[in-house]
Amino acid sequence: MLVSRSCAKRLLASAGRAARYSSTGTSQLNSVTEQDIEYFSKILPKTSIISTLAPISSPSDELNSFNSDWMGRFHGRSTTVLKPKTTRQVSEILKWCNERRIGVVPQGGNTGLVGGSVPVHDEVIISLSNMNNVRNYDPVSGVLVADAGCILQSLTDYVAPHNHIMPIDLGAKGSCHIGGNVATNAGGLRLLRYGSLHGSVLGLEVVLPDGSILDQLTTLRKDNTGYDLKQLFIGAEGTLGVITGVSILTPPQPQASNNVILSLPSFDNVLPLYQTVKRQLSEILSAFEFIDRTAYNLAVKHGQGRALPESETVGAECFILVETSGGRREHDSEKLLDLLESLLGADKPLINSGVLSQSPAEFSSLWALREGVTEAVSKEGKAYKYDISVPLASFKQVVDDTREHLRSKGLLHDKAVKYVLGYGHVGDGNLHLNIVADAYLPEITDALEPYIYEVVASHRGSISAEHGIGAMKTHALHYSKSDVSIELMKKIKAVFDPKGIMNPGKVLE
Ligand code: FAD
Ligand code: 2HG
Ligand code: ZN
Repeated sequence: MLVSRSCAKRLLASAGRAARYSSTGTSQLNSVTEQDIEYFSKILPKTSIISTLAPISSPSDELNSFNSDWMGRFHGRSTTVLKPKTTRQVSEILKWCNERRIGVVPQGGNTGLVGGSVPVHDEVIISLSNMNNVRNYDPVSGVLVADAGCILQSLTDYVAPHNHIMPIDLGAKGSCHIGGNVATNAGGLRLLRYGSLHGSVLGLEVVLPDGSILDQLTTLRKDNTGYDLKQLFIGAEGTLGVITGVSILTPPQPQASNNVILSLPSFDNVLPLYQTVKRQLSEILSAFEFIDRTAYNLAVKHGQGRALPESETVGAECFILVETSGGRREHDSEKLLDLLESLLGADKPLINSGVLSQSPAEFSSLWALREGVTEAVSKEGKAYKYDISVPLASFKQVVDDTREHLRSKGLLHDKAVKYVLGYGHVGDGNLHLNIVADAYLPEITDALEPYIYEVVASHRGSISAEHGIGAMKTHALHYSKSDVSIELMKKIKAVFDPKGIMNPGKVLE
């Protein structure tokens, strides 16, 4: 449904008169008005608009889930959610919002952990959930072209009968969108094997704030024709445009996958273990994930996966999940068993024991212990999440020091912080430091920040290894990026989005 130019002009004029202004930090943006809703109703069917404004007048609770993030930490006040079905509709919406200076928040599965997917004020939310079709799949090259709103799990299911997998996997796969994954440059559990989305995304279709459609939806593996613009949108968190289509390389399904959870008497053994495992498993190693004792206990407490037999966890300070993926089952099993034998038979064993999966159900259950930590933490309380890159050797120190720091501030007790835990992707140098409290309290935030950012900076680490900056860390970007880098980022933002309508208050202050 397209709108005529004269009708758009008339509505634009009347909407402009009715506008009220709200501050969004860097620029003045307008609130959505009834005239805007009138215009959106000409682009979209009424069933694709949720708005408390007339003539739609939805009950306000219909907007709640769009205005709050997954953790219940960040809350917006949007009056309007638009659910376009086509790229053309996204283009019409953005063109209008740009002319009217209305802030826009692209929203995928709303599983982001840094408050990037919800408004800061009352921006309009563009939900990609109705753009969920596979456009093309080539089982020979493995190139998949899909709408940005496709749920990651549904794409995994789509390529499975063709004996392929998605190059990315994460605990939120049942809800997150491929567009959201690209917008956050999500890492996840397969990065060690398949690399980041900067490598596996071949092309993107993006609607820019002025409504123009940047069609870079190529399926080419090689294309060195000038600047690779698509890379700018990977990890831009919706601040440069709305991703509407993704072309991505899917790897062949490994013929055999195994996993084992190793229990370690001391964190000090993690690094030598990683070296040994890399050397012995070489090409079949596909994941090396870390869970500290507190994270393990919470996963078990909240029913994520099946608890390991008690005898295998006694005296364990932490756990490592090792996954192998390869071409021949017997070969891979033999290699893994050889590894376990040599680890357990060593003079000074690095591990106490190992629990090896024996069936697909056990394989999933072992993974669930690791993947389920985030879910378990959310059932336990409110989580402060720091997703950081620091040297592997300092993972435990950072967790322990943070706990002691909170203790020294008198905040480690039942009414404030209950747990400080660490887990994450050892193979990627990425620690997830979680602080679980009864509630989000200013005194806890003040104790944690800038304390943690300073620790990260002292290691020349990253304050966001994979979750992004969102609304949570805009003030802290300088701990990981130089002034020159931040200035260049601002210039790039101004080129794409001179009026500052795209996801205001996110990434850049
Ligand atoms: P949303 O949360 O909706 O949005 C995230 C950001 O992307 C926002 O800034 C939003 O504006 C922008 N955005 C979304 N869609 C578009 C689009 N089409 N165009 C432009 N911008 C867009 N993250 C990891 O990196 N690794 C993990 O292992 C991991 N595990 C997780 C496990 C759980 C249980 C949960 C809840 C989260 C996890 N996350 C992880 C975080 C989150 O799932 C990822 O960041 C994911 O990529 C977000 O996708 P989404 O569709 O939910 O995006
Ligand atoms: C993971 O690796 C995710 O499980 C989530 O990135 C981490 O919740 C977190 O802190
Ligand atoms: Zn992670």
